[in-house]
Amino acid sequence: MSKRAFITGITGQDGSYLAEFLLEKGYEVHGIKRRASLFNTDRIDHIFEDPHAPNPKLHLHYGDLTDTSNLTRILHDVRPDEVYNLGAQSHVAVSFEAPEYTADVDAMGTLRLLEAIRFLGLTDKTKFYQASTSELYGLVQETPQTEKTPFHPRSPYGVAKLYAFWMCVNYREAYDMFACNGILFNHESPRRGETFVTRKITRGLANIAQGLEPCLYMGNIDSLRDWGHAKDYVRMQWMMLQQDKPEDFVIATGKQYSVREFITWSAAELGIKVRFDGEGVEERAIVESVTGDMAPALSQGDVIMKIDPRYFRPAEVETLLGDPSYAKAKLGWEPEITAQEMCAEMVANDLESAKRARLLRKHGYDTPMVREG
Ligand code: NDP
Ligand code: GDR
Repeated sequence: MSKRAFITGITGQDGSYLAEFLLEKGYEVHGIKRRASLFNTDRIDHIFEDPHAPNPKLHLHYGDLTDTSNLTRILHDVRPDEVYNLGAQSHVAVSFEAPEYTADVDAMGTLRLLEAIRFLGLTDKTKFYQASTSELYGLVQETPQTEKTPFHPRSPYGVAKLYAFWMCVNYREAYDMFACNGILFNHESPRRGETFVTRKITRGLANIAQGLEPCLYMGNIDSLRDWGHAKDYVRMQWMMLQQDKPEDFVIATGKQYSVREFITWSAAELGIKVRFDGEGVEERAIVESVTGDMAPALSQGDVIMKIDPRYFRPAEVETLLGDPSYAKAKLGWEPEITAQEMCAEMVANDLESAKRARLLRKHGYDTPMVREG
């Protein structure tokens, strides 16, 4: 009998990589998707299996983390060996706009799952992974951050995830449940949502290089992050649940870069050399030179990035740097893909899309490009 996994957030960045990973390991994978007026399964369409086919390994259920009876019913039917709770309103800036909804999904949603497992008598059978986050550290108390660094979240998202973190610990201590927190630092990929900073940059610059957008508008580009690749990080999510005893782990690369550096790398991948000019909200990125044929729309002196204060956050997390040594010592986990390699992969992917969109536009098809984010 193959193992059964249940993934919330299967349609998201991590959920899609994790589903692929578990299917390759022979798991039967169940996930919830939300009802939407348009199809929202782009990231998993390539692994979709017709439910009419014999013995499909991937099963999608309509579900929502705000719906207790729905979650309980699905868990009752699926009786999973492993639950990966990746579903969340995951955008930090959006959580300031929708704090109550964020708490309902990210905090209460976690409780709903844990309580359903307990209520259904699955506590001894089902292992639970909680997608915790470096946002818990917020206003950092020490650098680099480890499993022992105190938390000080700085957003409704971070506070909601703090509740979920402790609920996970509490169910482990109170009910002996196999429940683990992965304290994951930022991780990205070509499947990253378009309004997170790395993807906003790679997509935006590829579009600008192809003449589809005029300029990139950014928030705090001094911000420092420890960026890894989502593929490396989902492997670790699985490894955590294969231990004899449940524990919490920091997952990070141990290297830190600024948003400004990420802009410079992304531009360089497109053959664009940039220089930054001005200070604070006046700062701009200007093209110094263009080589190759990837940025036909640009020439020396073009301004490709400006600051727009609308992207500043009411409270910012200025710096994050993780220490993954415990994960390395205990589980032998190490990231395989560097931030620069990941950036190159993301730019290449977004350049292909931009070229396609340019071709469509050339032939008279409308291709609206700039989205808020
Ligand atoms: P994404 O935003 O790409 O995916 C979020 C997923 O959650 C999507 O499948 C989304 O569905 C689903 N979702 C949102 N709201 C609900 C809801 N009410 N009920 C059920 N599902 C819902 O996030 P990532 O893949 O990047 O992150 C995965 C998890 O890891 C999240 O919990 C995130 O907070 C956490 N995390 C992420 C890090 C990162 O750097 N990526 C770092 C640390 C933690 P839909 O597709 O319909 O929107
Ligand atoms: P973060 O990721 O808030 O760390 O949360 P994001 O990529 O949104 O921001 C990283 C840093 O870049 C700064 N920034 C901008 N961010 C966005 N989105 N858009 C901008 O225009 C912009 N300009 C500068 C931000 O202020 C911030 O400092 C991500 C999410 O995946 C969470 O779910 C996860 O828990 C954490 O990573 C770890």
